[in-house]
Amino acid sequence: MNRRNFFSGAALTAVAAASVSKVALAALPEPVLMDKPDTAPPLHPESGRPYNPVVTLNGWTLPWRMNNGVKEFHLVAEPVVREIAPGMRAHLWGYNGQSPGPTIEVVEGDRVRIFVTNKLPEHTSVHWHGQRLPNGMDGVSGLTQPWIPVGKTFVYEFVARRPGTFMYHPHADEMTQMAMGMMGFWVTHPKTKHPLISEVQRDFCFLLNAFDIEPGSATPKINTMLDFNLWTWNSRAFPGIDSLNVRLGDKVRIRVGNLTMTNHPIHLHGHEFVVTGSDGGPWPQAARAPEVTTDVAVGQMRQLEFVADEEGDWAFHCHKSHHTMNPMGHNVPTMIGVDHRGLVSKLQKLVPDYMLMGERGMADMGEMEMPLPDNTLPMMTGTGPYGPLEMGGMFSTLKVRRHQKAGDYSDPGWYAQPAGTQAYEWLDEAPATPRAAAPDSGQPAVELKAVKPNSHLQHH
Ligand SMILES: [Cu+2]
Repeated sequence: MNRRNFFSGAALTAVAAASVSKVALAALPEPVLMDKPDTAPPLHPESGRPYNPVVTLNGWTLPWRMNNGVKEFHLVAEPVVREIAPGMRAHLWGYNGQSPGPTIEVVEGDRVRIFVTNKLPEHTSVHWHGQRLPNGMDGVSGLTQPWIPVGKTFVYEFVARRPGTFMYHPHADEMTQMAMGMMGFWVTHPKTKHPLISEVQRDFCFLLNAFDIEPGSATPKINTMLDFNLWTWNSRAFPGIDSLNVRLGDKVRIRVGNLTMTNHPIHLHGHEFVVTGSDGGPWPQAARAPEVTTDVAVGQMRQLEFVADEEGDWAFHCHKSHHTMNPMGHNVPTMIGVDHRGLVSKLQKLVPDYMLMGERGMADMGEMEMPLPDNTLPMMTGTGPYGPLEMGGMFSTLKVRRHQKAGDYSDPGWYAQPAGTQAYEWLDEAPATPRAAAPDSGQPAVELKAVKPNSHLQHH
């Protein structure tokens, strides 16, 4: 088994300590690399204390080796090529072959040793967000340690003292390194039953991240402060984000961390959830309330929990509507109500590529075959059983199925609506709709806006 095909097939298992010799234990753990952006099946622990593993959306969990009771991991910081969605690959920085890096799963009380090898073109460090640890292990370069120079390996070692939901990211040239996709999830499972931590049947995790990648290019612009154009979960944009597949009646936990530069109101359809904790720990019962949307601010993490007791394909997305869009949403003037009839053919004589956008709203964009630069995602994309979803970016679906088997995370396909339970067209006579007319015109009142060609570019 070589490193690259370690994960081929469904048998994803932790490296067994017994198979590693004394000599090998004195060496660096062989780094495990991932070459696919798919959601890996849960990694059930083969050594150390038992726990119920998480599933990382379009990600994977890093195997470890046991060395004298210490869990040893090897992270390699390196340039990676990440498929953001079918049709677009981005040149990012990440860990062990992907961005984000692998999820690290340990148990409360575990002693953890993490080797970090720097294969980036510049120095780095790793900060273990939310952990209780010795100050010198906190990973803030310049403050608690020198940089990890290019080509060098540093060792972090601490006890995972607090159970919960955490993340890791560089604390060296942060703006560049996070804009390039360097981050990962960390889950510390409780060592015994915890009064404020529920046992669940499904436990999902992902990070909110964002990139600014010019249509037609592959490398993020690293000096962007707020105006990102690709809104992603674990460096994937819909329809590249996998669905969250659960069995009817399952108790479900979804752990979310925000490493973008803006907040994301995360919204679930068809169910109410409770926020049960954050990177600060499990929340007391008195602080919990039912919600269908929860805002995850910059640098925050949230745990959402609910019983999946309604069958169907339920939308699960960021409620900022421009965050469920892919690039090209910027700087397009509003054309609703502007009557272009007869104008387009005249314009096309002068400008052969001229295309009309948005005369009847932007929904046409969902079906339009636009000429796009190579390596660019359509602005609104993703198709469901009834047509285009007209969304991209931070969007997925929670698929709740009666016949999904316990522990089966595979996609059950689209939900078949039972007869008589779906919105339908009214076919009987409709009443006349009175409306105001514009004075003296004999025409219905409409909003008109004159837009000069390229006027939206002038303030740039
Ligand atoms: Cu958002």
